[in-house]
Amino acid sequence: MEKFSPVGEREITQAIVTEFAREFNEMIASDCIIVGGGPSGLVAGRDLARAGKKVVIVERNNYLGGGFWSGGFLMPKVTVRHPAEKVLDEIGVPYKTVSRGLVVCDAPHACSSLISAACAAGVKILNMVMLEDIVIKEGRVCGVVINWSPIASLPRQVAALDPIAIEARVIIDATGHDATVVKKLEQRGLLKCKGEGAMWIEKSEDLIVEHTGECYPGLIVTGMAVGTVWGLPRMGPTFGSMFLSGRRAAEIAMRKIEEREKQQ
Ligand code: 48F
Repeated sequence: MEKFSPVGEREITQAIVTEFAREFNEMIASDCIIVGGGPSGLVAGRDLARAGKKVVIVERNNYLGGGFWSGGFLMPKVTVRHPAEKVLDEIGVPYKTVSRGLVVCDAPHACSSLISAACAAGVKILNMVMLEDIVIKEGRVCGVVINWSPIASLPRQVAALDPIAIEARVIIDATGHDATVVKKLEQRGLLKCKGEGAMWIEKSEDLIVEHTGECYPGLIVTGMAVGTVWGLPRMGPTFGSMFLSGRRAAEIAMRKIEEREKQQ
């Protein structure tokens, strides 16, 4: 049997600390910070990274994928309506056409492939990290204030632990139904969320993609967060609009990043 290389504790610890510090240093200023690593954030991140942009996803869990691991009612089958199955084709996920314009695939296969595609494109991930606040300068969102997510469960007297901030040319709120980045603007009276509407699958997906965009200078909203901001109907257990909203967010972000590059 081949023996493992004779590497000890010190080298292992050094490898972790050095690599993390090097990469984290690179994340302090990027083209785009995406808060939330669900399907919309992953598609947006992949598209931007493929176009050569420096992208960081901030995710409060220790895994990416958000609500994409299970299709609905805890059953791991994901439905996607036409034309969004093209994203499944791009990332090599097999699916079955169940009726005209509707496909179904395995959630773990689709979710793990999308995560892998985003990482392979060059997206950098800060996981176990939560958004605590935003940075606003001269009427524009230009960064996020972050902290380790486990501190949220510490008692208040222990958890007065200062966060840090990282900056980017554009920020994307991909935090799903909670729209946590946008809510930071709402808390300050800078924007009013209409709150998510009731389910109406035939209408919701087109509306989510149509309303994807910049909701405040420097902040783009994508995925289910769009429904919360604009009061759009939820679409329940179907994911096509998460893909195409993420794609639209990336297209808009690309233009904004280029505008900022010229201004700075
Ligand atoms: O909820 P999520 O999957 O958002 P999405 O991309 O997709 C929605 C669908 O999964 C589903 C649906 C459509 O059929 O209705 O719900 O819009 O992913 C959101 C991610 O954001 C993270 C959260 O852990 C999840 O992975 N997140 C939320 N708040 C924070 C956050 C925060 N404050 N800091 C960091 N991450």
